[in-house]
Amino acid sequence: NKHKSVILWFTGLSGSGKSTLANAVDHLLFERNVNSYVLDGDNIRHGLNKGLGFSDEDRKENIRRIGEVSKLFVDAGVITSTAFISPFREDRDNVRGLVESGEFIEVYVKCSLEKCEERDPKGLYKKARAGEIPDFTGISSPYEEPISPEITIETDVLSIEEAANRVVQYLKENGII
Ligand code: GGZ
Repeated sequence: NKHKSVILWFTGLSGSGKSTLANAVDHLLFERNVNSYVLDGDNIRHGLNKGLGFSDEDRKENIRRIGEVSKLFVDAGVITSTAFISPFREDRDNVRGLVESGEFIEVYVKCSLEKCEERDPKGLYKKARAGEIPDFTGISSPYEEPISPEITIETDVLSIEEAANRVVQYLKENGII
């Protein structure tokens, strides 16, 4: 199937739904016979980036490496979704600069801190509030919202299915798939 290769860069707080959304989009692309792949904590932080923590410096290095790997995947012809908090604007913009214009699609997975904290699927916010996890994004470490993301998805408003369809719609409208 003929398609352009791009990076779908999902960014947002822990618990905002980045991984879930990226995987739902990946599934829809698979059904359309589009070659796609998801990079997330499971396959990156446990492998290539094992050893990196959550200091500002380590997060920067995490995102830099993921950006470089994503560029390689794009070179290989894959629609590449990444699901990392990527809290710093500068780091996201640096990745944007690695690829051709139009090949970096920033998807802001927008969800209030209150809602993310209420979901708290892994109990991490509770631990962070108790002072058991230092440098926790949204609590004791910053999250810099995207200023002009290509796509904003409010996961406390849309269902996962609606959200995934919206991303696929963007890809269609922009002649990517
Ligand atoms: C934020 C943390 C932290 C701290 C562990 N701050 O909800 P999760 O569990 O599955 O997703 C979070 C994930 C964030 O890793 P990223 O690689 O996406 O972060 S970054 O882009 O900033 O490098 C959370 C877990 O790791 N986690 N400690 N202190 N999230």
